[in-house]
Amino acid sequence: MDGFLKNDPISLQKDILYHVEYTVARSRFSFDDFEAYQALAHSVRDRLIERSHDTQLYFKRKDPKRAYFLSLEFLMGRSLSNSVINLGIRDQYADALSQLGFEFEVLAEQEGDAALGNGGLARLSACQMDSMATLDYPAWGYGLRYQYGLFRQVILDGFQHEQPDFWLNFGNPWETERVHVTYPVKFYGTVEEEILNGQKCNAWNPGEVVEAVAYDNPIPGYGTRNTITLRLWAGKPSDQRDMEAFNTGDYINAVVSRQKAENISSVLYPDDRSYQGKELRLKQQYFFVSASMQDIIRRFKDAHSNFDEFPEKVALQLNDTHPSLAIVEVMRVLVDEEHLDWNKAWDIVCKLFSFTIHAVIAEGLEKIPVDLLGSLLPRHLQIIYDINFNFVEELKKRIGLDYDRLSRMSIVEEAAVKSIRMANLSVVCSHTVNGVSKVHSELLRTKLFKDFYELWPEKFQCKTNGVTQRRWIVVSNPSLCALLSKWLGTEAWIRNVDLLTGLREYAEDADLQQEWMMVKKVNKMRLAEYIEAMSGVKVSLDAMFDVQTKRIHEYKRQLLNILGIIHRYDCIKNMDKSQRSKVVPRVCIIGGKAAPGYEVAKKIIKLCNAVAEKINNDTDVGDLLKLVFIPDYNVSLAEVVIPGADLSQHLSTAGHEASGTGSMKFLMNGCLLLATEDGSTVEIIEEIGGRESGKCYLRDNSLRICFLQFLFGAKIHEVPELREKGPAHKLPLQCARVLGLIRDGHFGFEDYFQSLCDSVEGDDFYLLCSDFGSYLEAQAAADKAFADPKKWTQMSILSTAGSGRFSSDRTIRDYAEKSWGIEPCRFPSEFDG
Ligand code: 8GP
Repeated sequence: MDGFLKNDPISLQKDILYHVEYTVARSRFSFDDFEAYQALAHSVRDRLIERSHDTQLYFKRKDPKRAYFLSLEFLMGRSLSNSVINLGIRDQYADALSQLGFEFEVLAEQEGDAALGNGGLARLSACQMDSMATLDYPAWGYGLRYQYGLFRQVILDGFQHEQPDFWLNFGNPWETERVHVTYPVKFYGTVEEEILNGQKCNAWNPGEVVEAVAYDNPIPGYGTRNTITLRLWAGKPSDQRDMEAFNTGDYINAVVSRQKAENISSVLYPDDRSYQGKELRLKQQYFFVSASMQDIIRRFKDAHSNFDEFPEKVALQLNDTHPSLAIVEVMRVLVDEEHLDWNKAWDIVCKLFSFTIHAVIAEGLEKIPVDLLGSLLPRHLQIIYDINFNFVEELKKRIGLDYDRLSRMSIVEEAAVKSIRMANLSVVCSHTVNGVSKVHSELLRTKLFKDFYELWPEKFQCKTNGVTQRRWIVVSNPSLCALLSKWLGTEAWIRNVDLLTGLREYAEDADLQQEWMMVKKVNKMRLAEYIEAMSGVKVSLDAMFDVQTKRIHEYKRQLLNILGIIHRYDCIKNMDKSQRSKVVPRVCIIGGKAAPGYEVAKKIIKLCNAVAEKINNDTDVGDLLKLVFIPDYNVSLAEVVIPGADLSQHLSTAGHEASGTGSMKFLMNGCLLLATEDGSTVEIIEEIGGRESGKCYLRDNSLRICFLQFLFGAKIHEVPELREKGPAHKLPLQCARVLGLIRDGHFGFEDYFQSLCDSVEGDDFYLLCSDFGSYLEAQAAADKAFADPKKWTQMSILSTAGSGRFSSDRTIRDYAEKSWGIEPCRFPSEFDG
């Protein structure tokens, strides 16, 4: 069954003009690009709403088990292109617009990014939503509708400055406010024991009530009519409270309280993992968890009356520990509000949750001070104590009185600041605990959660991350998309990405190689134009475009990259003319945001800009080397940068990156990787170019340069020993020289940069010193390979061909089958033929 709305160009034109006139309220005879974008977006939204209604009604009728994906962060980026592509009507829209005198691409550029997240974890959530919709899973996403997304990064005189991202300034055409879907969320107050029907129970008398209102964002699947929902909550004042204040004549305070309620969802915390102990952050967590659970329970109760069936109908996914209060909230609702016996409630809760952790080190795990939790959520603290008491008693029976182990495993940490360990709570109460790559999952079993793994080995699983090929090839790289469909003879790879392996047989085909190089050139041109417009730096398309874009962090080692660039610069400066003629030209591109309070990361940005200034203005060097820092790296910029890259760098100190998903996007776009063996890189090597596979191109095991990547650096198991040894005796000459240039003021600001140099020459915790030599060797190998365009192109084709395993479709299927126990529920549609 199709919808009311027609998708031929004439109908689309009418709809766009209708929205110009009546939604945007501009004359249909005179409107600009932004107004045209708004009207276009509203016309797409109409179609999304129609499909979303059909999907929800169908789910309601079939009543399948549903998965609920709880995440405090979603980095969605832009919606327009993604939506029309998934709806299968991009070309029709392009036609309709061109007859009106507009270009689809130009209008698409009018859209701002929805940046309701920080980095990897948040973008992963967005990719996974796309896969859930495309694979027809009955799923929902739940999160917070921040008014301020991730800060905008502005570079002034080379320094990062943060500006607020008030992304809702011009409205958000994609969302629908559901004024009737609201729930009260309680905070503070006291807990009193009451007798109800002869039973003792706990009544929570809150000190503050805030209303959560739902904003629905449709997520269309590709090649299906299914369109699922990302429901984001915003705070608004509770009517009840307002009335009381107004009745007592306290008008001003009533208005101020309105604002206070809205504050809860006003701002995304930009820090990676340093919001421990902040009250507003905890409020945000509970606010979104409580509203989501009320919504989920309401939906369940619409069709069921017995909570025994709850785990048969509901799977709850915890995206890291940020939503883990959901565990306690369900317990509270079942015991205090539904009056289930504690043991029965506990039984139900233990069947609901699947937990995925994205952290690598114990210090990264979230802890909530007991005082804070007790004051904000007094009843929840009691419940956590009860859960912990039962758990520890049970544990004593299993492992005896091993107090060290008991205290390590306890949900309550008895330290100077008594705290609740959210990760322990999540592991205890979840039926599955997932790592995000093989290496990471092993780390969880042997280090982070060793004690728990020994107790419950069956809980621990690996769900290697993936990214969506719809966004990262179809939307961002249309030329590559067309070429893939042509050579594979089908567009079916867009839903079944394993088909990309079919390219392998043509990897040496001269025609494909020719077309492949053309596609890369087109994408490099687009990137070069952006770079010139943004920085004034002209770059040569013949140069290797070498990219490192991700959050700035010491463990991600952007500093190693910059030191390598200085070394390259120094070498070129010291060459004669004939030596220079042999240099493989490079355009080095670095981008990413530093958390506002992360001083070292901010220094790294400044160093990058200082070095860029020097190199880019040095006529000796010319096109042989350029360095560009791309400000305000976000999803829509990634869509320009990634397709234009020849080489991408993933330099984390081994053992520090849980997975890494950027590498997968570059890989899909035929980009070669220069990387350490960390996180998901290890699996990428296994999949497309491991030494074991016998497919080595530059077979040199000492350098570990494999077929499709340039690998370097210490391996995970070598890191502790290298740290132990310290850097003093192994500072390579080249590294010492580069640090000397910085210290001596070659790039200015020498006082400011001393501490960066000290960190490398001092304890060198991230092993820049010890990896420097092998890093340069891998770089030299990349240069050598790039000098042979045919071979390079073959490697590039094989990268894309082998990238299928890193699709979020595979990850989501894994979750559905092994963690959530859900099945596809597909609305019968025109796509089924
Ligand atoms: C990231 C990990 O650092 C990265 O390795 C992984 O690929 C990604 O999650 C997806 O699994 N972690 C985060 O982004 C993270 O912990 N963010 C919290 C600050 C919100």
